Order: sequence, then C-alpha cells, then structure tokens
Amino acid sequence: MSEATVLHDRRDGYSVISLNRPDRLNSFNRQQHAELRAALEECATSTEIRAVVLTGQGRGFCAGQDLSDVDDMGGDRPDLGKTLHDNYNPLIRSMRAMPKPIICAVNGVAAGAGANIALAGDIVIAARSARFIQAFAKIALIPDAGGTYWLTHLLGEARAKALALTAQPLSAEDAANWGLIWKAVDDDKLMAEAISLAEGFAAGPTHAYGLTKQAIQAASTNTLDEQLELERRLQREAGMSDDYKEGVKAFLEKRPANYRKA
Ligand code: T3D
Repeated sequence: MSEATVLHDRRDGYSVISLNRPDRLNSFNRQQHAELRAALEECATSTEIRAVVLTGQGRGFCAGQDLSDVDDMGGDRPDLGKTLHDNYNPLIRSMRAMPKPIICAVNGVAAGAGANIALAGDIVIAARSARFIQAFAKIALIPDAGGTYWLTHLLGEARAKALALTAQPLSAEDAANWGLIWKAVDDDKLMAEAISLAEGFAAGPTHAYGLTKQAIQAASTNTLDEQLELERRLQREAGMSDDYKEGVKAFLEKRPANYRKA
C-alpha cells in the first residue's frame, strides 16, 4: 500500500491535517486529493472535531498540482476543466462550507493551487520564510482554486493582476501587510500559534463560528440590505441556541462558558 499522502492527527477537540508529499513540496496527485477530501469530510461531520489546522510536511506548504504526474493529469493536453471540476473546486467549496474554523498554517512555499488552497482557510498564518506564488502564468495557465476570487476580493484588481501576471513571489510579511492573510510569525512559532488558536476554538461556540463564517463569506457579494437580512436570520438562529443561553449565563456568573459540541 502506498504511503499516506495526508496525515490526520485527531486531537482533543480539533484535527491537524498535514499534506504529506514533502519531496514534491506536497503538490497534489489524485491520491492526495482523495485523502484530503476524506479527512475534511470527517472533520465536517464529527462533533468531536471543532476546528481544523491545515499544514504541510517538510519545507513547503503545497506547490499546487503535481506537474510530473502526466498520467494523473491526463496526458500533455489534459482537460483541466475536468480536474478543477472533480478535485479543486469541490475542495475549495468544502473548506468554505466547513461549519467550523479552518486555520491554514503555511509553513513554507505555497504555489499555484497550493497558494489558493491556503487562502481558502478562515484564518491564514504563515511562517515568515513562506512565500505565496501565483505560479500559473509560468506554465501558461490562469490562477485557479479560487485564486482570481481571493486576490481580487482581498487585494483589489491592481495587486491581483500584478501577482497573477508576473507570478512573482509574495513574502509572508507582505501578504500580511496587504491583508491577504492574517499574520506572519517566526517560523518556530507557527505551529504553536496555530494550535493555540485551534484549542481556543475547540472550547468555543462551534455553531456560532459556523454561522459567522457563513455571514462573512456572503458579504462580498451581497448588498447591504441582503447582508442585514442574512445577519437577522442567522442571529435569530444563534440566539435560540443552547450555546447563547450558556454564554450569557456564564458571563453573569463570571465563569468560563461550557459550550456544547455542535
Ligand atoms: O490539473 C491541473 O493541472 C489543473 C490545476 C492546476 C493547479 C496548479 O497548481 S498549476 C501550478 C502548479 N505549480 C507550479 O507551477 C509550481 C511549480 N513549482 C515551483 O515553481 C517551485 O518548485 C517552487 C517555487 C514552488 C519552489 O521552488 P524551490 O526552488 O524552493 O524548490 P524546487 O527545487 O523547485 O522543488 C523541490 C522539489 O519539488 C523538486 O523536485 P527534485 O528536483 O528535488 O526531485 C521539484 O521538481 C518538486 N516540485 C515542486 N513543485 C512541484 C514539484 N514536482 C511536481 N509538481 C510540482 N508542482
């Protein structure tokens, strides 16, 4: 049996998922897609798992599609629309739909679809030595896995076009200063930061986190009126939850809230 291309470490209240093809900078082949899909599906449905950390083994986070695997890609003129339809698009959709926070801990270079998978996380923290590269133009492709969406929504057209057309690396520091990711941290602090966040989320109001994700993700395409209506609907749902009751009770009793597993 071939080695696992995704490691799924189930911990107390959260999971750490690591892409595990370090000699190929964790670039994706079919097996890695299937294993990541299975791990994320488990995280989405398990009540024990209340947050997810996604990272890479070795010196890279992910270098996108494995360009050496011609069979996997479907020959020298592959139907990349099909690859996106079958693999990358469902992956990005599943990350966005995950009803709990995903923290991407970008430990090293994130290139091509690898950069854009990182940007699909809810909270993106990068090691200071990491780089984000929209490598696609170098091989005559366009940014995919949500790249044109993240870049344009988070940075605006000027920076989006420059990064996509030049394929120049963006340092973790610049990515944070530009608002593409949450923050850059010293390399040796990366996992401790990510784990500390995950532990906090594992004790937090999971259902409210899911609703918050939903509302913020809708905001970039909604009008203000639509967004106000969505907030009304989701807040109504949050307000009727046991977690809200517990949160207010705990506040008034001056003790930590004991939120239930969603
Ligand atoms: O199905 C479809 O194709 C559609 C979907 C497309 C989505 C995409 O992601 S397209 C974009 C694919 N990715 C790239 O174009 C990035 C290619 N990689 C690089 O440009 C560089 O490796 C990096 C800038 C990411 C890192 O550079 P560096 O100098 O730090 O490392 P390196 O020496 O280039 O790479 C280390 C090893 O990983 C090397 O193997 P070796 O020589 O030690 O045996 C290299 O070939 C391998 N590697 C890196 N990226 C890939 C890869 N092997 C296969 N596929 C890769 N994408």
